[in-house]
Amino acid sequence: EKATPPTIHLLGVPVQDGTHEKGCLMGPDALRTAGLRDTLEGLGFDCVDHGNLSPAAIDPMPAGKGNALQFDAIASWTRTLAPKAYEMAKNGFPLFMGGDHSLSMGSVAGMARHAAEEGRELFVLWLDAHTDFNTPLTSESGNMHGMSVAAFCGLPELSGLYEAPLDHPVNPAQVHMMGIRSIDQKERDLLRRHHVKINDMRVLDEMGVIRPLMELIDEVKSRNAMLHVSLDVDFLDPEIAPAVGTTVPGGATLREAHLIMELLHESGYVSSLDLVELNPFLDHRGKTAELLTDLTASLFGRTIFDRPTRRPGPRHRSV
Ligand code: B3U
Ligand code: MN
Ligand code: MN
Repeated sequence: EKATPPTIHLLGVPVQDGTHEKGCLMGPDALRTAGLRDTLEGLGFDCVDHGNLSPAAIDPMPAGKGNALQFDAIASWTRTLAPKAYEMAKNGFPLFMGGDHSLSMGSVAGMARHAAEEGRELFVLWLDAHTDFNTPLTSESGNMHGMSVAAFCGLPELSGLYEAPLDHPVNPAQVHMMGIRSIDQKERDLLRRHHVKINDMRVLDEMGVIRPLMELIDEVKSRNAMLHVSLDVDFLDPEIAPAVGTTVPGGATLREAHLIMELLHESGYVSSLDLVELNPFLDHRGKTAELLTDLTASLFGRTIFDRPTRRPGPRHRSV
């Protein structure tokens, strides 16, 4: 019996208040220009483009704490996106086109609520040069795109971003990070205290991507959980992906990134995807937008040549 592929729901989230570098608001349109939708339809998926989200005003505005910049703007985005993500997840596979990484405060919170309602846990694969686990009390920059994971894991300093404290915070031990090569000093202590699973660049250098990734996939499978993938452009090496405000040398290669996406596809457990931090203002002839499109194609089953068919996972059954 052939499993029906899920409908892919594209949503633009042109948030850039989480970073000091302007330009991420053009990210969704650059991905559209690169042909993301046609590419996915070419792989046999039905796609719906929901256009771009606009943040609803909130009243009263939550008071920011500590060092956070634009706390109320990010709260507006997050409170608009989280329920939208939750609704989209009921009807297929949500694909969030950013926008800076503060987007994930809403997308992941919405997916966690969806997963809980299905009686399942949510794991997160965080592909990034940075761990984004700051709070307004630890951040040196004040930029909220460096606080996303702390927010959806329910750290109290960020609970004001949500309408109410999260009923379904993600368990930090179920957040697996890969590509990490930049962590702030106080952030380090927080990551340890909360047992976030960090595969830094040294891990990838020593054993490649397969072992750490299969560890995550095996755990997700054994718990019949859902897996949200959050891809920050700066996970990739700046030589191949220049269109990002915060480049960090020594990033993932093209083939490492594709292999991750191919293995994720074969797992059948990926429920949702963020493509974030794309700043088209900094791109060279659209190459980063095109690379993100190609990586997404690999996540949805594009292969270089025929592969043996894999057993479809619960993603195909439940949505
Ligand atoms: N950890 C630093 C740097 C940073 C985090 N995310 C990005 N940059 N893109 C901070 O600002 O919190
Ligand atoms: Mn990030
Ligand atoms: Mn980053």
